[in-house]
Amino acid sequence: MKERVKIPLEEISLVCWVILISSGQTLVEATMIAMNQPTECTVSGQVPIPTTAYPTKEEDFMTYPDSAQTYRTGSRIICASYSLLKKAVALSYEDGVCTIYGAGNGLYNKVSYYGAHLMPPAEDIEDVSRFKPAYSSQPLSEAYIARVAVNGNYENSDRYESITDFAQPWWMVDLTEARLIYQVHIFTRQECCYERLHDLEIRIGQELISNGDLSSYTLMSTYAGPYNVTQGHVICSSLRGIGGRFLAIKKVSIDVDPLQLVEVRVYAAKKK
Ligand SMILES: [Ca+2]
Repeated sequence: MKERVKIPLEEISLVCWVILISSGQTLVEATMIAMNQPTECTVSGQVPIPTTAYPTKEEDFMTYPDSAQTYRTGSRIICASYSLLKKAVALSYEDGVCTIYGAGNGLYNKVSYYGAHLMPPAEDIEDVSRFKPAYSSQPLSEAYIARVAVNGNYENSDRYESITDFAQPWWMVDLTEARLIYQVHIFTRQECCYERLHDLEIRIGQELISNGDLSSYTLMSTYAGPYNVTQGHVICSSLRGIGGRFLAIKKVSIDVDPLQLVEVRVYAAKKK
């Protein structure tokens, strides 16, 4: 008769650490992943050349049922971590393929028990924000509503802008399902007033909150700014990835500079 062995949670975490280190990631990265602390956004890269606007009709917004999502992972523990982060109700793991079911429907509160999983390479993340429903504090006018910041048009005038003299404006996109988010790229206007982009919090949540109190969302990153037009665009990263359906940007300073978002790109683990 086989003896059942109960593995302490600490040892499961240790296994994850071994996976991280043996995968070639540096100890510094592993430490940051394990701690999952909010990161400071950086500014780099080239501001893209304005492109033709994509359609923004409601019917172009993509919606997804709670179908199965698959990922290539190194172990069942990592698969379980995906499942927990995405509040999936079930998972299966076979031959390196992790499949989770019913993302967003389950309960989780002990993600840390499974430790950190591997950050996917660039080719395994994708933009999940474009054409998705978006919400915000009051816009300046109908021309500056929230979803203009996810329509794929990088023209300076094609942006979300909060109403003048409104403190702590916010904006968020509904990814329509929980995704494992690794990076957020923020593009503000380039021809004027770019210094208004400062003191941002980037947060991720599971439920729609429309009163501006985003304190229950997980803090992914902060951006102190002020932004300078010569620097490219703002990039916020989470090495561990944070699961959630809503990605929010809030200006947390007490001044009344409007929030101006030309485009916001959210990158999450690809479904495979
Ligand atoms: Ca736009």
